[in-house]
Amino acid sequence: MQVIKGIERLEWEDTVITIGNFDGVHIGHQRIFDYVKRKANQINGKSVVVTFHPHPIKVLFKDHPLKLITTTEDKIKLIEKCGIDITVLIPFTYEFAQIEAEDFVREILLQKFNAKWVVVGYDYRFGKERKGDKELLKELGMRYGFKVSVLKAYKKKGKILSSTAVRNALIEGNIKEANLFLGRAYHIDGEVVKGAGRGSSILGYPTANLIPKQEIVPKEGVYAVKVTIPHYKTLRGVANIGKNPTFGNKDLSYEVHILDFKENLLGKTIRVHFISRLRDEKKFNSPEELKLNIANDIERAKEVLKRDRTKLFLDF
Ligand code: RBF
Ligand code: MG
Repeated sequence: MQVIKGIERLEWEDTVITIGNFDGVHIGHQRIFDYVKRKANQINGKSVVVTFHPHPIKVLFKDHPLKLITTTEDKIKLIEKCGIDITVLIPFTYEFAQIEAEDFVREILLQKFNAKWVVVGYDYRFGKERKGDKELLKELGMRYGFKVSVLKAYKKKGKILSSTAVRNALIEGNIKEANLFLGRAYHIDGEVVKGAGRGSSILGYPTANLIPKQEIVPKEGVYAVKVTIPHYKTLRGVANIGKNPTFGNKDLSYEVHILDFKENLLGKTIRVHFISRLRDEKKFNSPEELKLNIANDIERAKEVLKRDRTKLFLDF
């Protein structure tokens, strides 16, 4: 896949284009990309995804609490996995946001990217003050001679798929649902940093403590996970996101105990794939009691992971 940063490129073949933020690259997005690929094949053109960095909301509303599901780096790799020919990453600035919807279509999609077909989700809006919508696109399509497809909402388990639905599932700790919507396991990547050291000394369950790169982290609690160590392999694990109340901590920590693994990972970046939520984090009366519970977590995680077939995203 070609990745073009910015809007300059000299030669464009005929293209079928979709525009959006595509945070999470969930199965609704994947379905749009499949459609774009089919149409591109039909017209012998290229499939193109136009997306933005940073996320427009972060530029236009500086204090907005929006937390993203995927990093831009992962988003591009996930789009590539869908088989798209070209991703255009437009640097989103305040100036860019001033472009009227109609000008965006004419000057960028048509004149620059040679769009013959534009595909959007049913609720997509674009251009200055979000004035561009599916009706305007259809009108412009008639005027300038390009095709427009508006894809219907995609439902799973009676819920409309959206990035917001994925975010909410993660924040509620509903990993099963988030994974169902994503079509893969939600993951976080993080560099392994020094923790309190209690894991190995007091509990006998050493943990790798992470600083997550992703903005969204699932709700506090204990999870059955799979852990990918780059250039090595993917192993089973149990993760804890929380404040370790048994030890009276205050700071949130993200840690994972990896099964069948003894090496030191300090300074390495690892990927944790969330498979299932096992329980809330609790304040136990003693480290011994916590230790017994972790042993139980591990047994349950082994059971869950044995049966699990959730797809993993392994491209680093
Ligand atoms: N700490 C708690 O205070 N309460 C818990 O319920 C708890 N559950 C955990 C479950 C697992 C699977 C793991 C790996 C850790 C858990 N911890 C919990 C965190 C533990 O206190 C921490 O790993 C050590 O204090 C070392 O930082
Ligand atoms: Mg640790």
